[in-house]
Amino acid sequence: MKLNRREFIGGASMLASGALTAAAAPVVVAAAAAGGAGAMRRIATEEAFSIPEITQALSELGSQSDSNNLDMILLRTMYARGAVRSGALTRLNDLYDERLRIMDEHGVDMHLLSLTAPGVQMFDTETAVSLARLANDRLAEAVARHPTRFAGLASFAPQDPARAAKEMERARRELKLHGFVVNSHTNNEYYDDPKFWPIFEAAEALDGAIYIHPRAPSDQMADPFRVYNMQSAMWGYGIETSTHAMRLIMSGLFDRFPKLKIVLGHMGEGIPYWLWRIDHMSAASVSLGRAKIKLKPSEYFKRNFLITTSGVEDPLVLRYCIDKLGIDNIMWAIDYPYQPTGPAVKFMNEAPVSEAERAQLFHRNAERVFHIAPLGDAMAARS
Ligand code: 1DF
Ligand code: MN
Repeated sequence: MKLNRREFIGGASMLASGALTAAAAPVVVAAAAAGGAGAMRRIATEEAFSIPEITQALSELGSQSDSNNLDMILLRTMYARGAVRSGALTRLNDLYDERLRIMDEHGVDMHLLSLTAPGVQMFDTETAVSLARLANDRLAEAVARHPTRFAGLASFAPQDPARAAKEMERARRELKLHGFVVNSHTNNEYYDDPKFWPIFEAAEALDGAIYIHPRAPSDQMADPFRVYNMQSAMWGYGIETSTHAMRLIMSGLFDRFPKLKIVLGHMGEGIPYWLWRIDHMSAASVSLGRAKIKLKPSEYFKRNFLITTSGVEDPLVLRYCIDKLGIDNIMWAIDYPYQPTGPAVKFMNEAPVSEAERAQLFHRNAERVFHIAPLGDAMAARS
């Protein structure tokens, strides 16, 4: 007898919550020990990769600069000297070996891959345009080789918004990639500037969500973050990225592009926590004419944004975000290779949510937002 997926999953979680009787439990344990086959589909949505051409170019860039902006420090250490976290570099450039093995080991069905931060955004325009194309080609190749294991977010070069829009179109229409990624500012510029509108126009028209991934604070923001390594993912990444997202909201971007979808990692980079106060205090900005927006900031956040759980394994924060934003707006992520896979899987396996909610977090929302074929369809297409 084949165990029905839904029954199996329900049984496993009831076991976790202690709801099953002792007599019924061994059957479920045996099924769980059998591994990934019967388990709930797990799509991880902030999974980094790179390609040797880009790690090489970043390494050269790092060796030419003495900037004390953390992104440049990263290029000098991780890339140029290979001294710090060189293991991460190997893992970034590996798509088919250790990555798949770690995914299998922990029951991760799919990585939604994105070119690791800072992407192509620190290169000169021509280099950025051509390396984004190359990364997207290589990404499409990985998805073609393993369509049930990989999906991909396309990169583009914000340095040239018109050509960025062209590459976005190629990535969705020809390469069939699943959305887009960008790592906050480019050359210290934020995308509320109307010169970046072609990028958002393309994303909306192509129905491709843009994942705004962090990078270190821009030069004009970085000073108070330079002590205690605070430019890092500990604090600076989130402040940089949430500030960027707030600029997009307050600029009225989502009145111009009402169907645009933006994804933020790290449980929304702190914005969910602030929403009440942002609504309350932005009323003054609007009435003073300093910002022109039709809706409350929280209304855009719920309509135009999704968040992922990358790097925040706190069930209280998850519960709050579900209650505040709605279960449709949250997706699971690991942040491979920067975060270990096991604890991220365990966090979502055991999160105190209903099984219907867990399915949305683990795969349904990602399937919807990133145009990933549901499992039944993917299997049918392969046979
Ligand atoms: C780090 C963290 C690096 C994240 C990342 O890409 C990254 C880190 C360079 O801690 O060095 O994506 N993160 O998303 O938290
Ligand atoms: Mn990340």
